[in-house]
Amino acid sequence: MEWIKDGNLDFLNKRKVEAKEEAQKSVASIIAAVKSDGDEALKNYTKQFDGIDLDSIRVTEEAMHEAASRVPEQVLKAIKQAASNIRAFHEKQVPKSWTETVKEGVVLGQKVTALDSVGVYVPGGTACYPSSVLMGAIPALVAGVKRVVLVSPPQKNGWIADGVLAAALEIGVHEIDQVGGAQAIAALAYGTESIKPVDKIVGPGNLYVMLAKKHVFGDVAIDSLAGPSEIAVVADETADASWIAADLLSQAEHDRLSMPILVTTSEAFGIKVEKEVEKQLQELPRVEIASASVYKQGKIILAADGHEAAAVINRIAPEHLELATRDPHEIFDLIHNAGAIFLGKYSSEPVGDYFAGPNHIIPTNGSARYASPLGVESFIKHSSIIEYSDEALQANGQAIAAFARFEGLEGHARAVEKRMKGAVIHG
Ligand code: HSO
Ligand code: ZN
Repeated sequence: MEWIKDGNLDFLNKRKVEAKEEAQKSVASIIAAVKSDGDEALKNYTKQFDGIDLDSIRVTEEAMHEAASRVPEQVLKAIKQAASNIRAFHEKQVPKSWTETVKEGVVLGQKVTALDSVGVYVPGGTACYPSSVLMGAIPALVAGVKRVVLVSPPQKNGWIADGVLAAALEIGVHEIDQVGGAQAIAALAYGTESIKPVDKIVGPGNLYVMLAKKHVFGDVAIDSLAGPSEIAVVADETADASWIAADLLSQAEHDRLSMPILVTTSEAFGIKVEKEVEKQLQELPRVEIASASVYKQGKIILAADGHEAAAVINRIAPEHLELATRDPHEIFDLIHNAGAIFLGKYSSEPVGDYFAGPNHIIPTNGSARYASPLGVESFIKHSSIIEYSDEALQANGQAIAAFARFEGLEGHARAVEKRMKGAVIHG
């Protein structure tokens, strides 16, 4: 791992992965083809990229039940428990509509409405996670979205992975379509014969999916563009080096570009963690991916004290932050940029990935500076409510008309003045 002892965090400026022009062009042409040829284009691309001849794009209820029956009982139970925790957490996020009489005759408020339809993208291949089905779809269902569509590419055997279908069945996703990549994003954005368009598309995906989401943004809403996973751990010598190493590796195994970072006030502790990481790495089945992440992206950053450690974290704005120090709450109070914060030595990051309840689709790449994890808010919108009485309009009409005229908008001024008694200047 790379040691940083001088506080130089220049590596943060190099985090962005730049997309090649070629990839952008190919995404644009896939989107154009889906727009013009609909299902036929989806089938052609699925043949070309996934090697599968699709009979039907929609997954049937029956196929979902069959898939779930192949998932081990213990895993089904874990999915159920996790779903219940995630639902309970997100139910706390549901915002309420409100109206208030702010002055005599003036009622203002906000009406909360769920989006009509959303698409949740679930990657295929090695990143095909049932947990991401729960994290993407449950907040939408809790928000009250009427049509939650899950899209995912078929695996080599011709089906979406059993666990993904089992998770979708457990939580009552309304529609599942087996199509992935940029073509799935295009279908969700513009619609085909079998997939009606949605209002918002969420969920992580590979480079092509990300580029496609960017491309369709504006015609449809998207969530943030998730990059490779990151974990930053602030730990001192009161922590167990082997536990911390295991936590760093838990995110390193996601992707060659995942970034595991240790921030510590103790050089001796840093050395211990580094040794542990190297040892445990060799015993991981995904050693190849995790090694690339640890050796190319991994960092150990020395900080003078807790305040400096917190300042480093606020600069990084990590997706996941673990605080494993003598008094984690002391540093917690100083943190203002982090997607998810895990406090104390038993709150290992995977507790949040699978089970605790908060979402695991979290801003990466420093975007925790301004963004939040996926949640119910991601699937609702607010309409403003304005209700003026006769008296309220009489009392304020002149001010409004004056403001409108100052902007050169006579029509606005007249609309208000029409309603004003005794002050009608223009016919
Ligand atoms: N840590 C990942 C989510 C995940 N982990 C899925 C396991 N499965 C993204 O933050
Ligand atoms: Zn994870």
